[in-house]
Amino acid sequence: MNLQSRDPEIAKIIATEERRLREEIVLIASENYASRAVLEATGSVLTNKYAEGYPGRRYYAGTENVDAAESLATERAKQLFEGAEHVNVQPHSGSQANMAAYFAALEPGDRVMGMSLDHGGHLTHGSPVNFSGRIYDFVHYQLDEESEVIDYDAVERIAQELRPKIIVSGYSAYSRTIDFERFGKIAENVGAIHLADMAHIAGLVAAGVHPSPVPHAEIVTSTTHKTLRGPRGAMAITTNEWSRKYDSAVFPRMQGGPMGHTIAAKAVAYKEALSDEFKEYARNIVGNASALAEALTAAGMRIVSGGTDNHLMLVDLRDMNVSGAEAEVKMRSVGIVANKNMVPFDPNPPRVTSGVRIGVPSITSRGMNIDDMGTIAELIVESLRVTESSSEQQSLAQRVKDFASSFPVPGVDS
Ligand code: DSN
Repeated sequence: MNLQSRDPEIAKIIATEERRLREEIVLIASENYASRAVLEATGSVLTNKYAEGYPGRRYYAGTENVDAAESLATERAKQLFEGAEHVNVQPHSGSQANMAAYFAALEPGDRVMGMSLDHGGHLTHGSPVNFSGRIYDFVHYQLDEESEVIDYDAVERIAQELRPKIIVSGYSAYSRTIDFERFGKIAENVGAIHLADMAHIAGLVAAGVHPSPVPHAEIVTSTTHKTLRGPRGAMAITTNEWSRKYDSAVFPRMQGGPMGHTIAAKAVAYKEALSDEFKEYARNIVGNASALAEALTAAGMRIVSGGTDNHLMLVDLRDMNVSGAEAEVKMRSVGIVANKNMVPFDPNPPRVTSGVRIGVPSITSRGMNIDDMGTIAELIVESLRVTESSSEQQSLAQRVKDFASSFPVPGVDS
């Protein structure tokens, strides 16, 4: 019995979500559209199998097919990220991939250093409301107030002074190229491990349009569903030295059964990411982000650090008399989906914020190109200008819908 017959309510919710994806302009920097092939693997019978352990070393019988899928995923990930000595494709999420890294290398109370959340770090980089900030002694570095980019000399000074056991690089809202090599050297000089969380930029790294952290970090973690465009999940790359500790931190310490269906879908996504087409996609992401940042700047908006080198940008709304939370609502009212975000040295709290984070991986997957970025910028600016519930707002919403609907949604329409 298919889904429509078995559960029409859920079938309707999924169909409505497909329509939303078609009709809205998705600018959430961490989202993307998985391909039909990735969705098919995710929805496969591999979901049924228990396979605690690793290929060839399982605690259940009948695992030869999930073994094959996991081995293929691991091999392809190694091909994709040059220099990867060891890959673990089992972490269910980016947070869990980071948790396993901490479990592998730390005892509770050990000191770790990461970027603070309000400067672009992630919850798992030591936020006091997250397990990381509760279990470990996190110290934070921030962006330089003037340039709004990482001050590597300051990172080094803090590391020398506070001697963390892990230094975390990689961010959720940082629009500039990360000097992973410098982070690796800073960590080495203080006897720390370098943990690079490349979740946001993994697709760009895979395609060679952002420098890779792999040669410069003992542990690299990533989600698989952002710029990498795979299924919702995560992975880690470690040096041979850290492979056993990392694997046992994932299983049996943190997780039970791996998700064979998701691991198979990760393998599909890695295969896709090895293609020339994906490399072109990644180049287009960077081109689109840069064109959009320029168009927004030309329209009078301030982009944090003056622009972007990757897939996202932060718009500082402090001069525009609108908070990040208000901007998010105004944009959504016309079908533009982006999220409120703290800007560096933000005077507003996290639920309000003074900025919005805008990313282009999703619209680039739909085939929008640099010529379309002027239109997107214009629609964003207009969405912030028009009055709530006015006829002007209604006609803008129609314009967004017409524009968005003219581009196919991968996994839905193609
Ligand atoms: N929630 C993700 C993001 O939006 O950046 C990070 O995990």
